[in-house]
Amino acid sequence: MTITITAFERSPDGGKGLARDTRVRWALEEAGQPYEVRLVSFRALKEPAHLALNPFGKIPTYQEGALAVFESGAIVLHIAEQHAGLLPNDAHARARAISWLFAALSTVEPPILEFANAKLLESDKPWSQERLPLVADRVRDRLQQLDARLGDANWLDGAFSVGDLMMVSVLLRLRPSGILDEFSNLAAYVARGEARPAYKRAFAAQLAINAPKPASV
Ligand code: GTB
Repeated sequence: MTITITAFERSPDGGKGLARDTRVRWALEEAGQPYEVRLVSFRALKEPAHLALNPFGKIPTYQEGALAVFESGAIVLHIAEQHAGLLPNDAHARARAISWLFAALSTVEPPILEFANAKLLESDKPWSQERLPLVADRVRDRLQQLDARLGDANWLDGAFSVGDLMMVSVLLRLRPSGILDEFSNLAAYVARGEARPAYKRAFAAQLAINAPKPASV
């Protein structure tokens, strides 16, 4: 059955791979699964047809036959459960990999999003310059803890897993800020993720849609 995911018709990041379809593409590439992409405009995201797939009007969504899944974490976990390569067979190792998937989404991503939103949406507020360092320090606190656990290991718990896929995806959002580079182990960890052939294919696929087009003459 064909797998179809949704992505922005034109991502606001201009092809940096930071929208959440990239993590789903990456999981599908790691799993060796072909997929189709339906591109959606911002307006169409809020229309009934898309709201039936994601009640919050967001990408990504995942459809395969009669199944429709939303939330990038649920989609990536579904892919990992259906195909080899992203979850260990051992039950305990599997549970630990899923812990890292949830840690990425519910412990590490929230302060990163708060920081991104503070920069993007609040920079014109009179209190913004005072608040931004506090928000940045909350990100640093999390990264410090993660860095301490990772140490100089390649991946968070043995072999590369869905937990690493999500953690690297979440950390990538920080790269433009320079904060990631304050943590050399984590910066190297993210670079290892980006060096995986499956990530490169996922990144190239989203770039092919979102790269800025040269001005016509
Ligand atoms: N928790 C959900 C999930 O993980 O699937 C969150 C989904 C989500 O926020 N999707 C965003 C969306 O559809 C796209 S990824 N937004 C449209 C809307 O709300 O109308 C968020 C995103 C957007 C832009 C950048 N960027 O430009 O760098 C990065 C990330």
